[in-house]
Amino acid sequence: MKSQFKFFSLTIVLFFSLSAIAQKKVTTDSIKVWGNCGMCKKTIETAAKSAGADSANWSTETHMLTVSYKSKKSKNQDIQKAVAAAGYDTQDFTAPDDAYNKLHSCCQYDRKADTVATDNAQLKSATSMDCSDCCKDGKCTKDKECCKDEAACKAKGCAKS
Ligand SMILES: [Cu+2]
Repeated sequence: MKSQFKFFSLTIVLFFSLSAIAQKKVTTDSIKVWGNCGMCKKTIETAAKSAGADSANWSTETHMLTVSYKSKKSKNQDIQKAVAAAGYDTQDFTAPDDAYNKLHSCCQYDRKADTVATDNAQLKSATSMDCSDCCKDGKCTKDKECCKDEAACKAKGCAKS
């Protein structure tokens, strides 16, 4: 009976020391998550924790979600999927529209696709902003968006190309 008890307690000690070792393997990641306010913060962090993050902290200023998790228990992608399912675009996943539409109106942030499109549009307009030379050699150039207005081009004394 005594040796049985010894074996039993030894097993318990072994179990706890093993799980303590396992718990030391913690990974910390920073993930970009689109969002607005403190309410978003709560939803994002709750979603991350539901996917197995031990700690989750989203910044309303930098829009970065810092998560730590035991590498065995959860993965970066699982956390991102859960956050996207809650309605928030992440760097690798896009939230379903219906999840986004369910968010409180103050939480309906500018979607990832929109902000990327806006960035691209701004870049495009910045590079083709100079439309002073739509008229070349008496002909209208149409390689620029702002040169496609035929009336404006003719007003410059250009023949229709
Ligand atoms: Cu919000």
